[in-house]
Amino acid sequence: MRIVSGIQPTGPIHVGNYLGAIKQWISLQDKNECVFFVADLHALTTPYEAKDLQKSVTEKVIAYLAAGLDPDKVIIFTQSKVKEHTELAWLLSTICPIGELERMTQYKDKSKKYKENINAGLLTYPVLMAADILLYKAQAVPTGKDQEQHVELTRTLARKFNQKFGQIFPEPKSMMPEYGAKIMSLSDPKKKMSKSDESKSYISLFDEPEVITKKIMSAETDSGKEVVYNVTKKPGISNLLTIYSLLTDKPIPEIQKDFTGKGYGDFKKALTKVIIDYLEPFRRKQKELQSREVYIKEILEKGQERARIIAETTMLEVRSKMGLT
Ligand code: AQP
Repeated sequence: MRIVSGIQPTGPIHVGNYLGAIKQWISLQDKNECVFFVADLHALTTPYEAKDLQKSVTEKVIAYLAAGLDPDKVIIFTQSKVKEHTELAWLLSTICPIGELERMTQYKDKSKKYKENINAGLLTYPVLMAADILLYKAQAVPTGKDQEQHVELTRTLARKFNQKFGQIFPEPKSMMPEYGAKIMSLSDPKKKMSKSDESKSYISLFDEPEVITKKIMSAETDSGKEVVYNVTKKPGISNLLTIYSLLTDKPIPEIQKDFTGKGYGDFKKALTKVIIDYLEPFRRKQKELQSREVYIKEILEKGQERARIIAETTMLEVRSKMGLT
């Protein structure tokens, strides 16, 4: 299968991004043709510092590699370097009903979060995402739960295009992990963990042990003291149990049993150790890669060339079908 996915260079990649998306990417890379990009154009829709953007892109590539992506197996590149993404986005916008965009949860959430900057890009974000996916004729898109609605719109646009202009695009399916598709914020477990939120609300893949300790020990928990999974009554502890379970491959009922008669404090201490140990190789690899700028640049250049070949071929077909050639 051809697989496409990406992450925005908006903030540090966190365990939610890892458990929802990157962990799936890694297990898919051996048997599929994978295209994983850094979505810099998407990141422009929310407030950002232009002078920091390139650094943030490089950090994302380092995170991809440190987490286990193999650049010899997958195509890694920066979205803006393959111009066909924006061209196809424009063409798809001409067949996308505005109503479909206005009902998107991410648009509603981000319009509330960035009241001073409700730009058109925030609304048309899912059309660019559809272009990112359809350009490579992807069959599947591994993401967390929050992006499911956008993949659904991608299928709608593929269908509309195929009906109107002739069959080109497969309708891609969403690929979500059974557990971990929506890791919640540490400071507000009713909200999704997000890299653009305050730092204490997430664990970055590269947080140092003392930072992880501080964040987990002060993570919001619930009333009572029993370590029991119950999303409605105990959203905080349930979220921490989910993270524990996914990082140890231990089923939640077993973890609950281990902590019978113990309180939140003991559980948080154990979880802190689990996270520190799990992320230790990531931190080590990140340190190694930080001094290898040329290597990172080469990976991106090679990836962008490979991506461009696929993108150009698709666009020849799209332009022809739409009457542009
Ligand atoms: N909390 C989460 N749990 C599981 N998966 C998640 N993803 C994001 N948050 C969680 C998945 O990670 C990928 C990153 O997507 P993105 O960078 O394009 O933006 P996003 O989905 O909006 O992620 P963030 O972390 O919330 O970033 P900001 O704060 O910039 O908006 C996607 O596959 C996503 O589903």
